[in-house]
Amino acid sequence: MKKMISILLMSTLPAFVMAGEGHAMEGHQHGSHDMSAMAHENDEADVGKPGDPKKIDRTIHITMSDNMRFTPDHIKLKQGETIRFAIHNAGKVQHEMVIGTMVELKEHAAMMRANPNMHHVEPNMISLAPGKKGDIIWQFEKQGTFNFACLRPGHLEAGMKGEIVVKP
Ligand SMILES: [Cu+2]
Repeated sequence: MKKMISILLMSTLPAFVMAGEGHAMEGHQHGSHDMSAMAHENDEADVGKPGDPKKIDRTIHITMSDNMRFTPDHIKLKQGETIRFAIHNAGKVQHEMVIGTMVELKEHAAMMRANPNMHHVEPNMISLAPGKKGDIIWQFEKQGTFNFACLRPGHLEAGMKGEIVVKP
């Protein structure tokens, strides 16, 4: 009987190790910035660009939760608007918000799965520890439908995503 318990414990161990690493990486975000910049040369231009903090048109509050949802998850904007997304991680695990096209976000999520230790910081994203708050300031230059998602392993797949519709 004792043997069986220790085998069970062994099999759950990798999950704990991975969860621990996620938190440990937090302090090293800047170190891997250069690497991620190289990996992102696709059409992010359509989504927009980092906004000027002095020219914010409005603030939109977004809450992230452990039921793998953003609230709100549908946002309507006017072309050209600079938005301050004031984001709050109300959960008990790390969450991210990354703005992009759905194609881009899915590629990015696959990359995160392949390199679980990779961590990066870019203006179109934020990674927040449980209970933390932070901002993304972004200007939407083109009309269209864009997305945001949490790229922590498994979160996008569990439905942690949202839609941004930009109209003229
Ligand atoms: Cu998440």
